[in-house]
Amino acid sequence: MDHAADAYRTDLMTITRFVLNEQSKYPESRGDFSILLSHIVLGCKFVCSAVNKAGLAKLIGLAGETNVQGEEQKKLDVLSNEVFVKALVSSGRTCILVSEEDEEATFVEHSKRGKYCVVFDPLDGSSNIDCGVSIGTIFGIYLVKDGAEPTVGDVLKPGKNMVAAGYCMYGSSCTLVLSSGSGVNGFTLDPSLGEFILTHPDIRIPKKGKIYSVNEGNAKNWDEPTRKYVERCKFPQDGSSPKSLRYIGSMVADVHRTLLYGGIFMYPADKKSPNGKLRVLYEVFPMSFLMEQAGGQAFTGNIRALDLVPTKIHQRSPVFLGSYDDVEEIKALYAAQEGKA
Ligand code: AHM
Ligand code: MG
Repeated sequence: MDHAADAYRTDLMTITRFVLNEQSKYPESRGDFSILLSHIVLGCKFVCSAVNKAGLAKLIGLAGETNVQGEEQKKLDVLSNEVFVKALVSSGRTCILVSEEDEEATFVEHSKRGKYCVVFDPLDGSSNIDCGVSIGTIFGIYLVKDGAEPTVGDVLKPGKNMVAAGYCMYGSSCTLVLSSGSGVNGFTLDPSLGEFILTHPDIRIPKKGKIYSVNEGNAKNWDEPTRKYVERCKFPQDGSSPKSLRYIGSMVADVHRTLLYGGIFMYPADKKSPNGKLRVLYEVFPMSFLMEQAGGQAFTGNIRALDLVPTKIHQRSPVFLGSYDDVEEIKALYAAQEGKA
């Protein structure tokens, strides 16, 4: 092995190379998607750098505004939203943006318009900012009908219509996980190069996992299938070992672990929040898209999550996602309840 040459790993698969390789499989492609993605990647690098400096730069703290869900906005949320809106508009490839932080959808001005709609949560898990726990950006991409004037209806489409989805996790490393509909790939930011390197090619979620992930503090308000499912995680009926509980409270981090180690992540409906907490367009759909692409499943408690047709841009839905067999179990419990009803 040539150790001197080893230090210069210019043969690594960077995200730019990866996306260009994918693009070259479609000779008719004009590269619009690759350009859009390069702008999203730049946005992620910006936010990553801001998150890393947050404690130092005294960026942490309230910005004195509340977002559409009535929650307090942290400075980093505001900043991340601005970073992504700017990055997406300047790509010249978007026409509608839906952000968790903005009440209304943004229609990109004519001169900068392209054919993609991007739905995103610029900085998810913001309650974790102050204590340095992993947070992330989540995004999903739709394509509008050619030539048509874009309307909000273009994003009120089921998740299965998305052409791509992904997240970037700002954790002990900065990891970008992406799917454009043919599998899931993970890239880790090499801070010395400022490049995302392919570190997790073709991620496949284990068929069954040993971890369940849920906010158990809500247990008193759960419905029967959720209660029964969690009971079975702790006291399996088939003689297998109980599952471990892991809950970070940051969807990107909880889903990332679920994708790599297997198991189930859930944010169910409960008596207080009959639609759960997580937002359909920019939380439930992108994560469900990734799960299915990795061989797992995502379920709302009623239907396949990606079949849901949203009627409002900030709509919420319960979600159960993860390993195929684990989601199968909760589906069976809901089906049994329906059978009784
Ligand atoms: P946010 O978009 O306001 O950050 O809320 C979303 C987060 C998810 O990251 C996480 O899965 C969930 O809220 C945690 O909620 P809870 O604290 O109710 O368990
Ligand atoms: Mg969020």
